[in-house]
Amino acid sequence: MDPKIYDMCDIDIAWCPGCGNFSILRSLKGALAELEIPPEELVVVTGIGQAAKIPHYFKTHFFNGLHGRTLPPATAIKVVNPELTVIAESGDGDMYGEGGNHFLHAIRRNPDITNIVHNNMVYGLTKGQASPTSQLGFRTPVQVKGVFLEPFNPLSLAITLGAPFVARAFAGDEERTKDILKMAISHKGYALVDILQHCVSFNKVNTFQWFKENTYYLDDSHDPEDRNEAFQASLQQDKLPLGVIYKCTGKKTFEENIGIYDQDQTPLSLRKMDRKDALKILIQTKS
Ligand SMILES: Cc1ncc(C[n+]2csc(CCOP(=O)(O)OP(=O)(O)O)c2C)c(N)n1
Ligand code: SF4
Ligand SMILES: [Mg+2]
Repeated sequence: MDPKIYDMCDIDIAWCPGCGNFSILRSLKGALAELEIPPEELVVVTGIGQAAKIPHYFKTHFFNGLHGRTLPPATAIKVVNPELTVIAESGDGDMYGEGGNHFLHAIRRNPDITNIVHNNMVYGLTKGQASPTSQLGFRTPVQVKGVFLEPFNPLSLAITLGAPFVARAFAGDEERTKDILKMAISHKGYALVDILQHCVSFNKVNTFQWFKENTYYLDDSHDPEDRNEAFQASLQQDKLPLGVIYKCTGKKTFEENIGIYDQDQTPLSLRKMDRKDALKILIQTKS
């Protein structure tokens, strides 16, 4: 499939020239095209922020909701439309800060969705305050003496909570990011891809060059199916490892655990049920 199938005509893109979000958009379109997922079988759910604007810029169904509230609607959309590919995508602030509680519990639920985070280590849209992943000492007009909180580590937390697929990518490497996204989207169950993304306007520390110099790709000596090894890799801070950090297969998804498709494969969204019947079933289940 040609990635052009996702192109929209005459759109005004509000991202700054040189922003890493452009590369992530190209990698995502490439991954979806190579996986032969047409726009009508895709839903992208986002919150608020620069990253969260992504579905405005390519052809897809999308739901652009509240700040920090990306994962609950994404989980619900997948439950009622299991035949669709569902991507929950947002920035580091949206996903790990305002949406942090949902991040924890979505991982525990394990819906079959892909969670893509544009991690620029800053609040871009609101003009440069610290985010949960801002590095120690990062100065902003609000954090005038520099950030003194340890940065949030989404990868080690996701592994601890039992996420079956955890990866890190770098927006500056479109080809490898595309490959990582393909693996994540194909993986059954919750898949996290934290993408290091340069923000040219509000993060002058963690620049494109900084990410190049402070990351490396895991090689074949890393066994992503060894959870202890993966956890150790996720903790590395001197140089940040890129690639698939952890993966496991066979974990039951949220959709499977709640059993709504055990007897009837019809998507919940297509089942006919009047409100009275639905209420009766609910009351019977409760009592
Ligand atoms: C509940 C709520 N709190 C705060 C805001 C203001 N706000 C909008 S976007 C944003 C931060 C976005 O940062 P991030 O998610 O990292 O996205 P980026 O712009 O960096 O891509 C904030 C604090 C809001 N819209 N709603
Ligand atoms: S402020 Fe930063 S994240 Fe937002 S569009 Fe500009 S460069 Fe990208
Ligand atoms: Mg951000």
